Amino acid sequence: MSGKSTTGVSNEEFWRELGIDIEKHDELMKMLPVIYQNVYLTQANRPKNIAYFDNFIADIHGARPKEVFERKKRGDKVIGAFCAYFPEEVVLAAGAVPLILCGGADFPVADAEKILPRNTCPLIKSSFGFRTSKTCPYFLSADLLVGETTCGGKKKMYELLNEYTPTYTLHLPHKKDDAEARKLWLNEVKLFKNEIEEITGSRITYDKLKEAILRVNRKREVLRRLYNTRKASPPPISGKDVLLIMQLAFFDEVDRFVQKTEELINELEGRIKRGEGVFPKDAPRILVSGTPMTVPNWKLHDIIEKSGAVVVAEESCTGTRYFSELVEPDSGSVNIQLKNLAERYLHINCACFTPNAERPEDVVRLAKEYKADGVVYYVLQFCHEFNIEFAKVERALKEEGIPVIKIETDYSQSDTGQLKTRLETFIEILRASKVKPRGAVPAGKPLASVKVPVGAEIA
Ligand code: BJ8
Repeated sequence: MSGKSTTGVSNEEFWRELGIDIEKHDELMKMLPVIYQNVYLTQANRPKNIAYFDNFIADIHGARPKEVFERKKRGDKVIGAFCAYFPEEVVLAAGAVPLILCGGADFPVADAEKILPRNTCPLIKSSFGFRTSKTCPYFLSADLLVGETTCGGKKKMYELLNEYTPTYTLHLPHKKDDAEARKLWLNEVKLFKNEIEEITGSRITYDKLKEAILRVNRKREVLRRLYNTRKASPPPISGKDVLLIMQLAFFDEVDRFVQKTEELINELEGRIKRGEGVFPKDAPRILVSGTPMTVPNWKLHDIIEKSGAVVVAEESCTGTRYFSELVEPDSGSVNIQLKNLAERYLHINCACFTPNAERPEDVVRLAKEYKADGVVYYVLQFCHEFNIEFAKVERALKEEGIPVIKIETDYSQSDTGQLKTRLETFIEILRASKVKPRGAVPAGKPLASVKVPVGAEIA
């Protein structure tokens, strides 16, 4: 957000070189510090090692994109993507820079709506708008963008994106249990490797891929460890702070990110030993489940935590779906490594799959594992996949007596008041009942109407 970079050359010079629309970009950069101050810097008792991530955000369009741009100038390729299905290991193995670029800001949506229909998911509009409005240095650094056939909106957006930056779309089949579909996906991963080899001019060998798999495994493992700290009561870190770290995992250099997150975890483990937390021990614990939240989408967590509850985990691609599975690195040949990679990626239980029975099971398991008092099911507007899948997730939670509320929203602030009222009521019910959760609250239904069965077991 500042105009100076850490490497001496002014950020503005670098932005101009990249082709950033400086005037528009200035508008964006004026808004971010205000939002960050209000959402993040007002929190009490934050761990001191969160400072690295605060500084990253403070210079999000400066230091890191400049580092990426300097690599690009030295001949390394930059490969951007939009999905947890992006096999970043392959990109790292070729010596290129992987970045996950999904937009989480409302700012570029108006630009996107000049081309995309208004009734499109905000993540799609924001991602597209960042490219067309020329306000994102990460986007403008990319030599290749990688899409995937997950949802219909993304798939069609990538065709248009290709008119701005070359875009390669991975064909992800939607029936993960089907043998033919698995073969197709494996072949897609192999073709992707060939594409990356061609664009980088670098051959992906067994050793290079092994090293890349190990590095990304370490990133996923450190995130797992970070999430484990949230199982403590009280949790030693806010949900908002963990969400921020998750979001930055897609931008930062892998090894530095691992080191900085480890330093933070060591501090958090000390807090747990001393029984220190950021919320009172009796604050209701919330599992957020649903569509991803990318920088700077902090809206839901902010409302929940300002209402007195604490988010203890996210069943999301900016959460557990990103790190729960690792890849076996040592498998004898590049072909087996690619097979392991393809298999690992098919374990991400995205709502674009049919059937997707594992996802409701995951939500219930995670709610139990993180001792959540309730689940907030988060759907980005016009996302039919996650919206319709709610029916199954709700049923599974209901069977286990875990309360859930569905929140459907976009990136604007226009519905903040209404969301606040609904979430405060939900949290009050969780707090007041002190019973094993049991009802589900569909969107729009007044929470006061939730009936708690007589004779309910006291938690
Ligand atoms: S693997 S969740 S990151 S697709 S919210 S754009 S699905 S309309 S983001 Fe996702 Fe990959 Fe799946 Fe994960 Fe479409 Fe829905 Fe928008 Fe979405």
